[in-house]
Amino acid sequence: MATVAAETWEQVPLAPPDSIFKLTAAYKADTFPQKINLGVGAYRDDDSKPWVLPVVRKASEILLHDPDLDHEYLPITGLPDFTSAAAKLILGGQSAALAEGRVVSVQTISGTGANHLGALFLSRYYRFNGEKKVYLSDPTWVNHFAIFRNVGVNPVTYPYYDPKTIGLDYAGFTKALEDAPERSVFLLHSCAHNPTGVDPTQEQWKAICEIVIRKKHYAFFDTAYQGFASGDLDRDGWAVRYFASKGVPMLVCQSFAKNAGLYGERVGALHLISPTKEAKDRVGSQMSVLQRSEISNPPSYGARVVSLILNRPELFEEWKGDIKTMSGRIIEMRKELHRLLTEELKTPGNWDHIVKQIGMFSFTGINEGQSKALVEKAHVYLTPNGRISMAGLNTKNVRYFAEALDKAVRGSL
Ligand code: IK2
Repeated sequence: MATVAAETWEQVPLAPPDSIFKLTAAYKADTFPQKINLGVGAYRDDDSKPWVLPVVRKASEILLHDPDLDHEYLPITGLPDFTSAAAKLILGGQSAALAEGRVVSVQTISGTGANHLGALFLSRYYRFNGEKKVYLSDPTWVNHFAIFRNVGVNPVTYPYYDPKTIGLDYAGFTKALEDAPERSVFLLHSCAHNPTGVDPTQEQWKAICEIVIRKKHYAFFDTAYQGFASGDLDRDGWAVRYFASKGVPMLVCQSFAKNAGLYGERVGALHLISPTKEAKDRVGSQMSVLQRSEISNPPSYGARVVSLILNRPELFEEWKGDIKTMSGRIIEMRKELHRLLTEELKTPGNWDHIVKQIGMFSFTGINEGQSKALVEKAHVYLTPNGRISMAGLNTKNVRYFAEALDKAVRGSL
C-alpha cells in the first residue's frame, strides 16, 4: 500500500490553538463547581446558560411551518429581503445613500466573513496610498490582524486605549489620524469596542469624522454589537450613520451573532457605500465575483430568521425587547460588580471604568500575572490582557468573582 511521503508536510509548523477557544476548552474540562467563563464573548443568562431569544424561537417556528420553503441556493449576494433590511438597520431609515441606491449589500458568513470580504475587496480594488496597509486600534479583536494579513494588507496599529485612565487615548487616536498619509484605511469599532468596552463620545466621533474627511481616509466600520452597547439599536448605530451622512467613503461589517444570539448560524452582511449608483453597480458586480469564488452563496437559515425579525413589525418590536433584556442584564452586572468592589470589599484602585465601559466586554485594568492567578487559582477564565466578558457574570457568581478579583489585586490569591 502506498503511503504519503514523510516529507510532504514537513515544512508545516504546528500552530498554537486559538486563545479564546483554548480558554473555553480549559473551562469545560475544569470540574471546580464555582468555575466561571469570562473568556468568550457570548451572552449567557442568569443561570450561565446560552439564551435562545424568544423572538428567534418564534421566527424559527414560522419558518418550520412554511410550506413554500425549500433548500435551493440563495443568490450569490444572499437573501435580498435580509440584506436590504440589514442595511436599513445599520444605516438608518433616513439614509441618503440607501434612498439614492448607492449601497452594495452582500450577505456574509457573519461578521468575520464581512471583515474578510471587505478586506479582500479593498486589497483588490482600493487605491492605497503606497503600501497596502490598514490601521487597527491598539488593542483590537485579535482576528483583525490575521484577516487583513490573509489578503495581503499589512495591519498597523493606532493608539486607542490608555492604560493610565483605563479609557480612550483620544489625543493619540486623533494624532494617528492626522499623521497617517491621506486616503489611509482606518478600522473603526462602531460601538462596544472589543476588547476594551471603551467608545468615543458623540462629540469625539464628530471630531474624528472631521479629520477622516479632511485627510480623505477610508472608514472600515466593524459593527458586531449593535444594540449591545446601549440596548438601543439606533443609538448604537449613531457613529456609522453620522459618518455616512457626512459622505465619508466607508464600508460596514455587520454581525447578527450577538444581538440575535445566532452565533453558530453565521448571519452577517457587508455594506459598502459608493459615491454614485453607477459606481455601486460596478462595485457590486466585483463583490459578486469575489463571493462566488469564495463561498458561492451564503447559508439561508439564519438569514431567513433575521429577515423575518427585521421585516415583520411585531417581531421587530419583540426583538428590541430581547436586546434590552440582554444589555440590561449586563448593565446590572456592571453595577453590582462595581458596588461589591468599591463598597463592600474596598478593593484598592479606582473601579469606575467597570460602569463607564459599555457592551459585552470590560477591560478590568488588571495585569497579566493577576489574570493568570485568577485562571489558575480561582478557576475564573479570562484572557491574559484582563478582558472579561460581562455576559459571563450573573447574580449567582458575581460575588465569587469580585472576591477573587479583590484577592488577585491584593496579591493574596
Ligand atoms: N468583529 C468584532 C469586533 C468582534 O468582536 C467579533 C466577534 N468576536 O468574538 C467574540 C470574542 O472576541 O470572544 C466579530 C467581528 C465577528 O463575529 P462573528 O463572526 O461571530 O459575527
